[in-house]
Amino acid sequence: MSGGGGGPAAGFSYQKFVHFALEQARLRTTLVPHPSQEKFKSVKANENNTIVNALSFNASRIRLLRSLTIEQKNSVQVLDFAGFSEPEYDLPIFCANAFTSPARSIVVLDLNPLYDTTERKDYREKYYKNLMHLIHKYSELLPWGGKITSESLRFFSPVVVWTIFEPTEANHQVLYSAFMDYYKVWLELVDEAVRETSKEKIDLNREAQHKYLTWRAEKDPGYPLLKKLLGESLAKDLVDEFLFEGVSALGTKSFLDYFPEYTRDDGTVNKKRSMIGKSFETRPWDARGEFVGVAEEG
Ligand code: BLA
Repeated sequence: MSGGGGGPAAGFSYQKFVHFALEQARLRTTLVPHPSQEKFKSVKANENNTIVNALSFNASRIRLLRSLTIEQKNSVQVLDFAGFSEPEYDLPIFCANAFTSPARSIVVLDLNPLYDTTERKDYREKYYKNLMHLIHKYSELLPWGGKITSESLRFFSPVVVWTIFEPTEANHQVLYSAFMDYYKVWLELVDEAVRETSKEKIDLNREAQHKYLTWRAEKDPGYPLLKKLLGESLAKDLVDEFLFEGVSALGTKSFLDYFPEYTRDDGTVNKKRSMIGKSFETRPWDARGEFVGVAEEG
């Protein structure tokens, strides 16, 4: 599609997303380098044309704010930006993931819910009822990316931007605009959050975050590319100690404790990403954020 020397994505970089996010955070709070930054900030890929950038911080109410970008000149561009609150808050997780090749960009932008918004109507009302304008604004320009595994869908909110588009300048401008809107909303939620005092509720928040970290550390679609670029051992450290830091410290349950359907006969974890398969050809939430999806076969 791009024919080598600079396709539609040429010259495009996710650095400005990261700059914006850190600048906005610094307008509101003090970012303190996270201990994980030291080990990973100068991580190098084993291909010369690839630049990896890793930054991580904590701040008041924010347990971990971290960013990973991977840039290959005129080729692959990756953004993985996330923010996790301290367990004293039940705040959604800020999640901006984009994988851009000369052929297409695969994007997930969301305030991932800590609790399932279909089962927990109270949680949906608390955080998403007033945010539906976000998806009304972007669902036409960043349309639903097509069938998605039910496993991923469980971690998405009614305002998720799940999309695949041609990596043109115009599309990336829309994505940047959406990123800014979603991120500013998340920072506002952080500012307004009320500290939980009940130990039981804090424990539940911590476990919900741990379950999310455990899922992503095991099944993230970016993992194979990280292994290729960094080697198996460094990729694993990056995933466990940087991207999904907390996976070893926030809880003691294992992947199979949370997701027993992945247990193989010999007791190991099934390598498949999805046991249920892909479904949901169209956005499975209505305009009010109510789940209306019907899983089809295949
Ligand atoms: C593909 N990445 C995908 C897809 C999703 C996501 C939904 C489509 C494939 C699928 O249906 O599974 C992202 N999935 C997510 C996110 C969550 C989730 C964010 O469940 C959160 C709960 N993507 C990255 C990074 C890399 C990356 C950092 O975010 C590389 C380092 C690569 N993503 C990547 C690639 C594909 C992909 C190569 C296409 C190949 C594939 O589908 O395996």
